[in-house]
Amino acid sequence: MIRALFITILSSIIFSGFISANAQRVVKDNPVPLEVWLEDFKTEALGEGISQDTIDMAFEGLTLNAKVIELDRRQPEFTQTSQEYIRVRVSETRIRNGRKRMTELGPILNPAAKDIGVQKRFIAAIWGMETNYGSYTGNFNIVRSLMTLAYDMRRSSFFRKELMKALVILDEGHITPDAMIGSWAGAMGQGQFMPTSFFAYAYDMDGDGKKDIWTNEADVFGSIGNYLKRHTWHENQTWGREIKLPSDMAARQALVDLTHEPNPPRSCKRALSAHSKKYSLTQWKEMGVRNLDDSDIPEAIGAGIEATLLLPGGIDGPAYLTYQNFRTILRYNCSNHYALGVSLLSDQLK
Ligand SMILES: [Ca+2]
Repeated sequence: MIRALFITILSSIIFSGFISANAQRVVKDNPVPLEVWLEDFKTEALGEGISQDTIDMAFEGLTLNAKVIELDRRQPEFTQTSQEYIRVRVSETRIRNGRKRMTELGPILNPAAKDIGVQKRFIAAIWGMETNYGSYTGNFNIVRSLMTLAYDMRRSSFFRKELMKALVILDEGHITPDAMIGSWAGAMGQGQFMPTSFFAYAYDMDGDGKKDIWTNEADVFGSIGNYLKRHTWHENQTWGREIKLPSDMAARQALVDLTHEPNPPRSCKRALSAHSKKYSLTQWKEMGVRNLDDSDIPEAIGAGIEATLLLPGGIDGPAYLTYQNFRTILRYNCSNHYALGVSLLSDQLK
């Protein structure tokens, strides 16, 4: 009996020791103990003008989150094709739910979109792609996630800044620590804003003094719209269009070759290097590009529009001309798959 009890106690000691050692081990090479690191961070936060109360509340009982490190280390192999991605992300269910939610929240969405100057279908499409129209915003405690990623050495300085901004959000009273939840890497609320993006782009649409991107739909729509607007959005234009390449093989190949020319973008290099250089719609028409139904592309309406060619599935896959608004969507998330998903979903929500 005593022996059994001893073994139980011993194994529970070993087990709890194992958990804490394991959590420490997954964190990369920080030579400073967490307690020391945290004291240093808290001192810096006080120096930034954050109140002691906010700091105490935010970090109370927080431990490193091994799950966050595990997710951070998981390198997703991005083997999904554009068509597979779109089939899953722009599903019939998501289209149907989007239309329903746009109707339900029309009295909030419509005036917000109008005030901000971004078509409501694009705000709704980003909302749908990011959090399935606010139904899944992630359940991670943001301060805990950011503390873990800031203490971890892989991208410490980036996440340390985000953690500091998260504390400022709490200090300003936009949200309580318990309700400040989001994805494992710190993206928060229905539009998945990082704390620094919150300060740059979150928008108090209903004017109550708080930017509540978690539970207040007016602020959610205003913030998503404001993010787009501030990254050069054209309200009178769409994102682009699916087009048909010429059937003549030489002309077709010449267009494909355009997407392989050096095309150094200023931002979002990873995605934009797959695009051709910009040409006007008139020039694209002259190069043999047609609408899917073989009609002329709208050169007259869009004479001033410059578009890039994107062929996510190669020469035999779907072909798209993309306008400035597509590049703005890429600023939300630098992935052609993502931007195409938002774009095609927005067409369905029109
Ligand atoms: Ca508000």
